[in-house]
Amino acid sequence: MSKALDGVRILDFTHVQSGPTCTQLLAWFGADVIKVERAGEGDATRGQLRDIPDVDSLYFTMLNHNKRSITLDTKNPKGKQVLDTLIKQCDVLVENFAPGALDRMGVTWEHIQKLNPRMIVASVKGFGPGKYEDCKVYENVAQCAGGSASTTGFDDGPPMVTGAQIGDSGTGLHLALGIVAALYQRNTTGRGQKVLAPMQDAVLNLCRVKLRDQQRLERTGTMHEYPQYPDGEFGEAVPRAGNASGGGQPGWILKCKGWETDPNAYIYFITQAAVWKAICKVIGQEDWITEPAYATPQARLLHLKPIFARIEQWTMTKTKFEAMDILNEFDIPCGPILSMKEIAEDPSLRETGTIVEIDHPKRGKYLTVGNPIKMSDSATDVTRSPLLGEHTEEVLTQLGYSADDIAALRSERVI
Ligand code: CAO
Repeated sequence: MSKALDGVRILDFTHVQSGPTCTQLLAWFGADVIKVERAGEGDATRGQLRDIPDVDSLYFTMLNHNKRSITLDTKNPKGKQVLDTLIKQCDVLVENFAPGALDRMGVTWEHIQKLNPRMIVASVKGFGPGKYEDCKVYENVAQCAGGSASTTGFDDGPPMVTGAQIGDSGTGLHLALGIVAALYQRNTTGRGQKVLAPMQDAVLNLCRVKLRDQQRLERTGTMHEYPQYPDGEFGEAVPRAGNASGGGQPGWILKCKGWETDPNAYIYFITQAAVWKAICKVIGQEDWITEPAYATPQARLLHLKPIFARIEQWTMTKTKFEAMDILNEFDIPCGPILSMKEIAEDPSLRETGTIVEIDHPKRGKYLTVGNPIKMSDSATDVTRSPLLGEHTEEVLTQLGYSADDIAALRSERVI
């Protein structure tokens, strides 16, 4: 089967998480991704959070599948020449260096344009133009600056970061979309272009509903689906909403049987208006179907805390999976709080290729998250991440370097 991005060649100058997420996706769609790393060291994540001594970490392997790795000292003039050759022969350069690093290497937009006007140059940076544009940024900085931390957590606690890597992987996803759009536009213009995905902007895009709420709050002074309503107070800015649903259908996380010992014995329960009658029947509170204080969605907003407390009395008599089975029979929207252990063992996720077992020559078997985007005409086969410099000779040969050239570059420590 052919792949969506067959024939697209990516010069992958990314490291850590945000950029590698992007190029891994492009590789899964069929692009030839050539990861350029520093000889001897490589991407810093190869050595970070290691669980096996001297073996590429899971941090690295899980972000760099389906790529080829070459080592190259791009600050050496001969290494720079090799880089120029790559620029001439690739379609896209993807990078997430600190601001200015590419320019300091001599790889300016103008330089790239001269060598290959069709090249798309795609960058992740922490911030877009403005007062923080020169800052180095990691995941949680972006979560804080993009509005996620101030709106996550409970009202009586500090701002909180989330485990979902919306700053890194979230931005990588945004960048991948920008690259594919730029490749599409190049079909008609014949030109490359710069694509920038700042991490702050990507996080804010994912926090769009909170900017919605900021404006609702400014206009009305209150938001009825927030736990601050009706007894608490609202300030000037969108408050932390705990586990409130954030949409028009109130929801909360409720304890299930075993919660005293199992930190994940919980269920997310949504009191969708369409199934209110069914909810009342399931929990044995049928009088709430007609009682004016509970009968309408508007009336219920005044009583969400006692409503969820009553539903929790019922969920605590069931395991989260028993509760799921019963609630699903009545189309009541709910979701189990799944631990990573439970997800890793989930047969459906394995069947769809979202959880994949990979064999690595040095670490043996490990689990990874495969391509979450499923295409009917471009299947994803996840292959292991490359060892450092595993493909240096293969790629240089394809670029037209002879065995003698390659030996010379190696002896001069350029590769
Ligand atoms: N050969 C020679 N030099 C190389 C090279 C190669 N193959 N690859 C990289 N380098 C050099 C760069 O040119 C740069 O040198 P200068 O500082 O002298 O210009 C240097 O390596 C380090 O690059 P860096 O500043 O990007 O790396 P860092 O570890 O100091 O910072 C990070 C890491 C992530 C904070 C920074 O890259 C950054 O802010 N990136 C943008 C935002 C981003 O993507 N953050 C998410 C990271 S994932 O959590």
